[in-house]
Amino acid sequence: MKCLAMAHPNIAVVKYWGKRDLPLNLPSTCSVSVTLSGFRTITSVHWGTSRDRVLMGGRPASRSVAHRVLGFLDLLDPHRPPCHVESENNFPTSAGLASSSSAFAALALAASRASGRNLSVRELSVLARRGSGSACRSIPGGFVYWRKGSLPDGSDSHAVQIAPEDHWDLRVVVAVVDPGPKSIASTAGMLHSAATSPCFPVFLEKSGQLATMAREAIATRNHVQLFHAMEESTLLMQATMTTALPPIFYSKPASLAIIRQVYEMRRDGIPCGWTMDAGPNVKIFCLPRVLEGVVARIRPHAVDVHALSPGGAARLLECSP
Ligand code: 2P0
Repeated sequence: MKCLAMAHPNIAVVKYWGKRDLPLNLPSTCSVSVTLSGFRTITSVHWGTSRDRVLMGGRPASRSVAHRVLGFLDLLDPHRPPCHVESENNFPTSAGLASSSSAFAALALAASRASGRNLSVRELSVLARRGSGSACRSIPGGFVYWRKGSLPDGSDSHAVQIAPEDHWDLRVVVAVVDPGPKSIASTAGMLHSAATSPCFPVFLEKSGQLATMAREAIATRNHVQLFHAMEESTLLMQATMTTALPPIFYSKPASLAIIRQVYEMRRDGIPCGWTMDAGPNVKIFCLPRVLEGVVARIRPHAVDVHALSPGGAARLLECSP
């Protein structure tokens, strides 16, 4: 069977940074995210071919990527037949734009169906999480909460929708400062921060409170409260990075120039807030009525700017025998 699936990446408002179980990708904290339209991954899985093959953007994947993708298929069935996997993104990969979230969400959906399984949203989210933690949040659409869970097998650590994508008309401006691959992969960055930063316990302690604050802000469409929770979570995550030994610096001078612009815009009465992930690119959340002004003030500092909106759930596009 061959199946094709699509998923959008998600951007965390309250961050996942640290694991309580490495092989199962079980997080140390709960997190909150927005699934984005505009950016997407499309993946096909042909289950039962003559040999394993993995293509990314039309080219054979690197050995390490192929190993990770094929290892993920083994989770569905350790005695599986050879498979072909083809995946394509319409946005830069490995640049802190959450490409692994859409990649493993699309792969989980395409592979589970191609192997003959019809998983629930919860089961799909648990499966996607095994590929990359943040991918569990790209299974539902809109505004999403990833329960940390407490069971050792991870079956209660999955994402749930807080509100659908049309609940709140927000805009997310992605300011690309550097489209190249990030200097340190997020898994390595979070493990290193957790192991060596004296700020990591503070990040853990505050995360639960910030997740509650963000969920409440989303439910009541309170942008001031959402931006507050998002910026505090981002700053605490960055504090764990910059106080790790040796420190991790994902920001570039242009990233900081954009963050300064956000505070200036707020002083000028423009409702917007910023966040960053494991890379130098900055995401600015704002209300639709100020989008044009925000883009105009960010553009001089960025090599590329994308204006996105909340997007839908991962979706199956087609299956054929
Ligand atoms: C997040 N990030 O909540 C955080 C904020 C990056 C910074 O989730 O190790 O690629 O595969 O579970 O999902 C990026 O981490 O990490 C991430 P793994 P993943 O969006």
